[in-house]
Amino acid sequence: MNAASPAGAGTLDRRAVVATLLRDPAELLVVTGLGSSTYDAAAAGDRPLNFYIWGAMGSAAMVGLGLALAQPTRRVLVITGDGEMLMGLGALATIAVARPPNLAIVVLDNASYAETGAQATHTAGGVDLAAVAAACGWPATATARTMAEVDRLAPRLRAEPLFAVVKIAPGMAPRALPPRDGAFLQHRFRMALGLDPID
Ligand SMILES: Cc1ncc(C[n+]2csc(CCOP(=O)(O)OP(=O)(O)O)c2C)c(N)n1
Ligand SMILES: [Mg+2]
Repeated sequence: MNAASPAGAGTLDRRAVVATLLRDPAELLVVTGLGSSTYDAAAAGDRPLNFYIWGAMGSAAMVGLGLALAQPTRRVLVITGDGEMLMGLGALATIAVARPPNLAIVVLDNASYAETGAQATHTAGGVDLAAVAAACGWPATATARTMAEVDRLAPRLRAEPLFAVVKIAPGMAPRALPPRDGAFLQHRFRMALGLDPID
């Protein structure tokens, strides 16, 4: 960690982390939080089964829960930021109680709101999101600080109801913008699921 890095951040390259997590995604349903995690998923390869949440900060985990309950035979992976997760912290309790076996969440924790100018989040102040999830009753939690640990997390995130924090470096990666039209994204996603796009 260099002198400018907030406490609670890490050193991993967010693009390398997400590229690893989304390698050969097959039928994985991917929900991303607003801003940087959406760009990361787009940089790894835009696909119809990615559902980007361009706004609605704090809702990524609950969108993931809804999908996991509605599509119990499919795997759902939520990829979001620490600021976004902190805004919807109650979701960790709701998901732990609902116990969907097919939902995993990974938080890219840079201890800051990178997208809006790197203001410190509460993970910089000592909040441990994996410990919060464990206290809520999530069956498995993990924190990764090295790419070797990310490599080990990747298959688990597609097989277990796992809540994982990955400590990434602060700072922005170059923007990689997927489609932004919400109606288009929703229709594309539903069609990829084999559903009527507008039901
Ligand atoms: C309700 C609401 N508040 C604030 C914002 C502004 N905003 C957009 S992205 C973002 C930061 C997100 O931080 P984090 O989830 O940690 O992602 P990072 O960019 O650090 O990866 C903020 C504050 C917003 N879009 N909506
Ligand atoms: Mg952040």
